[in-house]
Amino acid sequence: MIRAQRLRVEFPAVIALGSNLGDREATLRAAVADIAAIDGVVLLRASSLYETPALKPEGIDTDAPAYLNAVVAVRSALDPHALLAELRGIENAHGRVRDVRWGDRTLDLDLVSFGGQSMDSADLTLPHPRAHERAFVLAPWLEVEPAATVPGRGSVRALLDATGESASVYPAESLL
Ligand code: A4P
Ligand code: MG
Repeated sequence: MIRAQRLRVEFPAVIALGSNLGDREATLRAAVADIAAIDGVVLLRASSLYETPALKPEGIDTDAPAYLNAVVAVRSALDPHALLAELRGIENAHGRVRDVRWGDRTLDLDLVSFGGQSMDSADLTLPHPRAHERAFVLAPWLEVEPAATVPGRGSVRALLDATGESASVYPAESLL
């Protein structure tokens, strides 16, 4: 068996979670526990849950089930590709099916940022190419990292202001 590449140092990373099918809150709660249990990952902070209308390629779709979104901040001794592979495994374990683009899903886990790195490989773009324009990522991110910046884009706070959108907090117990 090939062991995942371990870094000698740990890097801060930010992961966005989304769910709009099934028991959304239970799925996000379980996913946060699964992330904390990854060998080489330490969970630092978890945001509140935010309820947001589904964004589809053609725009906001209020007929589609609404999402619950959240963000977690971690430290990772796994390299970004190995971390993404672990996140794919957690999505699959929670019944993620991939059919249409931005289709409804039980669980989506996106690597939003990793150690301030910028990269564009076949299966991983950092920072996440759409995070900077999405209130459903920026609002929970601001909550866990108030001074965060998106490399090449600006501060999370200013980017959230620029969306002109808000994401409503969904009453729930802490994800931690
Ligand atoms: N990929 C490249 N970079 C990354 C990264 N930084 N993190 C690749 C995660 N994945 C990354 O992802 C498609 C491909 O992106 C993968 O092959 C991966 O290697 P996917 O999870 O299979 O499919 P997806 O999530 O449907 O694709 P996409 O285009 O990444 O979707 P988005 O941009 O994540 O949007 N509306 C609300 N309200 N809340 C949401 O959370 N999410 C989406 C998904 C749409 N609408 C939403 C929400
Ligand atoms: Mg995704």
